Amino acid sequence: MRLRRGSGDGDSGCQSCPMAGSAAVHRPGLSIEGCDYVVALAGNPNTGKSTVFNALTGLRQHVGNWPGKTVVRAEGAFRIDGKKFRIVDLPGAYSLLSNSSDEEVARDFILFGRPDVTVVVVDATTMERNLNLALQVLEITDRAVVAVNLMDEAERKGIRVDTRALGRDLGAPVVPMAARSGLGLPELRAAILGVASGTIQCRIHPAPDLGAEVEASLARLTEAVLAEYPGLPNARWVALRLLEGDPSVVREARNGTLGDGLHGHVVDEPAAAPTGAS
Ligand SMILES: Nc1nc2c(ncn2[C@@H]2O[C@H](COP(=O)(O)OP(=O)(O)OP(=O)(O)O)[C@@H](O)[C@H]2O)c(=O)[nH]1
Ligand SMILES: [Mg+2]
Repeated sequence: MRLRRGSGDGDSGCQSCPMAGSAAVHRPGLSIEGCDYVVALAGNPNTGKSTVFNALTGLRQHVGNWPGKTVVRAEGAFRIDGKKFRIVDLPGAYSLLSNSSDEEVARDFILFGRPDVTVVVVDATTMERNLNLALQVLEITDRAVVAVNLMDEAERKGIRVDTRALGRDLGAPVVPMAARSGLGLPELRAAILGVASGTIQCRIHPAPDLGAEVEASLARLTEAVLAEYPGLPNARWVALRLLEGDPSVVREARNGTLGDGLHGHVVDEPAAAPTGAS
């Protein structure tokens, strides 16, 4: 499949800056106020999420050469067809069953941040490991896009990814990309707009049927979770983790801090819009 080059900067030029990643750095860009939609940018560590973020927003969120670089979430905004999108660049996460505080930040936003679209950036060279998170996301939402990044690396290594077949199997838009050079960016923007506006809907991959007895317990527990956290999205997912004894969810539910990763942790909010942007 031929990839088209987008207009984003796709630049990694700030790597040597001593202020890179600092919460004190404010950068120009489209204001994140008054957006029509919210996009979550999720994926395993080092798959190019921040590179995609930069390409979409024209911002310079720090891009690193090692895993675990983005440890807090960064926000920016961009427009597609007159619609304004706020995008949240999340720390890398292998799974929604988180093992670290970075992963909790990502998990909390995906589950409880009510994103209109979740873009899962996967590494074309390590699809088996990366698709785990994509499938977990597709269990909880029908509003996702899978961006298969690093297609240039895959090609260099002789790995062929059939993104069309993957799209059919997943029942979700799958976009091949090489974000560093802006390739696939127009297709990603189209997919984001399609999912946000509802013209594209993913097939939900429901968790397996657990049988009547477990389902009844799960329903009771889900109600209890909702009584404690009224309006919490994905309460059933939380109840499932409580039944499993997921340590981080049990701890947060017990402390009353479930979803607290949603608050704070934000850096790189643009301070002002440049001329011509709003
Ligand atoms: N060859 C190639 N390299 C890329 C591409 N996209 C990103 N990279 C490189 O991959 C590395 C990681 O990119 P990041 O954007 O920081 O990845 P990330 O997913 O935000 O990383 P974490 O925040 O640490 O999880 C950087 O060296 C990028 O320049 C691509 O399409 N092709
Ligand atoms: Mg990053």
